[in-house]
Amino acid sequence: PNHHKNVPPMVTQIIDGLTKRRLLPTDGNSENRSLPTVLLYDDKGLNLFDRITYVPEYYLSECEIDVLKTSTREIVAEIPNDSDVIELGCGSLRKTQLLLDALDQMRSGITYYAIDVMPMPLHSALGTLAEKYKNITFVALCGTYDEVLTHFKKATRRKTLLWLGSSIGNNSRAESIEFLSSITDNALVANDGIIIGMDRKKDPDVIMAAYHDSEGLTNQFELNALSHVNNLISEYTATLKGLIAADSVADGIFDVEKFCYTGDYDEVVGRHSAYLEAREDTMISWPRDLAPAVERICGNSSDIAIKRGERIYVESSYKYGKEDFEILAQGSGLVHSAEWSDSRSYYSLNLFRK
Ligand code: AVJ
Repeated sequence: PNHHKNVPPMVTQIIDGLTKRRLLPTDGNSENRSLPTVLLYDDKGLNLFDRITYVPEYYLSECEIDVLKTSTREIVAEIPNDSDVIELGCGSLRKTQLLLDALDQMRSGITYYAIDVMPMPLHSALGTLAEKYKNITFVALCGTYDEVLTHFKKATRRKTLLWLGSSIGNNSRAESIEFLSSITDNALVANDGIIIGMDRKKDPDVIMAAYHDSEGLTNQFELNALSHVNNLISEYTATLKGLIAADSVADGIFDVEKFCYTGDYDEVVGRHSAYLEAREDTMISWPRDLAPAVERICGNSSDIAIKRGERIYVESSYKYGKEDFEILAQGSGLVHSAEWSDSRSYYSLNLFRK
């Protein structure tokens, strides 16, 4: 049978990342197996991340809310009447509402677009907002940013994009430039703006604490990527057998117990990296039904021996300094035109204009 031709993209990426070692974006010489960062965000991961945003050590969310509160007027001053506000990622309504409160009172003719890949949370969230803010028109757009943003190319109204939550931090500097360049070229016209929430470079101890909280939520959050892999793999092999996922007997490929979360901060680059580290020697064994796919992707389907101490890379969290704002702006065809930060300058919202 040739069913292995239809391996889902995520399963392909998992196999690829685990069978090949790669250099990290800007690292010296450490080559690591890796897992796609998006694996952190299944239902359990989303829930864990939401809880992380409330732990004291994870200052990012608290700071962003602080900036939105203290700089509301200045931010709104950059958003004209009769314009479009477009949020990338449905985000946390906790934050968005701070801005919407002000826009509702101080502006007229605002249309707020929320773009997300997941349809459900989007619609339920916007329903509530439309009730609350009578002066704002709400539109939910479902799809990838690339798919959706091109629809704004021909729009005649002024627009301001919002990209909050330090989501940009998960991209390497080169990936961020690539992403913003494509937005600049495909969705913005002269004078349109994009407001980006960015974590500032700071005392490494503060950053390390944020990613190693004392409640152990970050630990659970990162390790959950392995359980997510196990679920995806067993779901996929179940469909190959013609079973529904619930009947799946396979347990996946990772012995999750054998791993722990480790992270480190590179002060020069300004990047926290998260890894899943083997606590003892362990094997990644491919289910028999997956073997053809593994073979096609990496040439052979033999089990992988992971030595104690080997680290599988899963996430980068990039931090920004003044010079990085400029490099990002210039590389993306934008101008860095304002920065609003909290009292400690831990975190800032940055306005870039085309
Ligand atoms: C959601 C990408 C901003 O990198 O700080 C939190 C995710 N990872 N704790 C971040 C995360 C570990 C978070 N972002």
